[in-house]
Amino acid sequence: MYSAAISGTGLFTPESTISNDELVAALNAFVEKFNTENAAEIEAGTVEALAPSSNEFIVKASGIKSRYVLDKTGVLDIERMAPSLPTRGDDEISIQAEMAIQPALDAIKAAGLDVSDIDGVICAASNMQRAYPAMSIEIQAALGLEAGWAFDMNVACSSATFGIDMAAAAVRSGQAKRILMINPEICSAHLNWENRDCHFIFGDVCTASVIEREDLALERNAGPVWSILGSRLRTQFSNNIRNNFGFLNRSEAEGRSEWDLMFKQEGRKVFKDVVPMVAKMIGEHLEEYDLTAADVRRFWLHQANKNMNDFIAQKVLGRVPNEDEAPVVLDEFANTSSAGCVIAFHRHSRDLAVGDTGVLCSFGAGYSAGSVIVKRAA
Ligand code: CO8
Repeated sequence: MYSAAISGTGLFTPESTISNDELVAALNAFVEKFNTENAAEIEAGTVEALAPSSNEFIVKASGIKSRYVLDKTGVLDIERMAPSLPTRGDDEISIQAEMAIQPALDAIKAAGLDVSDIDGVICAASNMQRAYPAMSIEIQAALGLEAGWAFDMNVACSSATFGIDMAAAAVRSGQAKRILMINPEICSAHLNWENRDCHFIFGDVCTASVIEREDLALERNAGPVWSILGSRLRTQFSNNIRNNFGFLNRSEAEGRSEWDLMFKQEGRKVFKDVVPMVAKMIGEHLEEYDLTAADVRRFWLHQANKNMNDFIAQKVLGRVPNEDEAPVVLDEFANTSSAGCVIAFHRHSRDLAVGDTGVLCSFGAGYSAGSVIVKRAA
């Protein structure tokens, strides 16, 4: 058995951002139009009036202030309320593959490697833009990787931690020397921008990580090497976060409303269920390695909700962590599903010292949760 390590990461952010104020202005204009157009039905009680959103609520309930999106105009256009993305032909690179290239190359470069050193590609995300061929195989081809294998996996917000675990398993067993694990999250395309309960939650981004045999990474001495001590994965079925979009939709006898084919959740229930589940998972995982929360220099937590992270850390640490202990990126990025904890790690790990221990942690739909304990080895 070999030891596996994270030897490089990369991050792609779209050029466009939407501030809470811009988002709220669009939703409130949509709400006003809807309520005016449906005034008679609302008056008669057959249609429910929509309520406006507010920046104050969003910041207080989530900590989110802004988000990156692939297309801003479509989202803010109250006649559309969805990103406007180009339809690409089968002979053109697909959008998720395209957004994967830059962070993939950056991660490979950060590790001091060449593309040809990679043995396999895992594309792990909440949504793939098509069923097949696999996005990962298209990414493999777009990178010019002739050898090796690639596959897609989806564990919603925990796709990246589960992906790190799958990559580490391949490396530990000797099946591969280096795996590229990529998370192209286009959350804007499956978010209901007309619904004030969730219109503020998500953003688009792509992260990439190189998971490599630790001895090879240390030999090369190219940059920080994070030994993966181990990971713990947990799933528990819940309908509280759900998206019914799928290949059976066109065959379903009853048909579904457009709203049923997008992200929906019972946010309060998620909050209540997931906080104890994740706190317990992290605690037990640390115990397995004879570690306590006090031994952890930094938590790179899933970036869904600032209050949720504070509650989880409070249960694990016994107090609310400061920004140095649990960095927050969701104010800038919003929830980017599986990519959130990888962004936090990418942005906030270089300052740690050799010997420092950290935990990457994700949680989300499924429910699914993953915790990866890493230790800086170089
Ligand atoms: N503006 C003003 N008021 C609002 C707004 C708004 N935008 N939205 C809701 N309100 C109102 C509500 O109507 C409610 O009013 P009342 O008290 O009169 O009923 C009040 O504010 C409080 O509403 P909530 O109880 O819903 O507010 P919370 O404090 O619970 O905050 C959150 C809502 C932020 C959604 C919070 O519950 C939360 O973050 N929960 C956890 C969610 C979470 O982590 N989910 C994980 C989802 S991510 C995932 O799994 C990946 C899925 C795949 C990606 C999908 C991409 C699209």
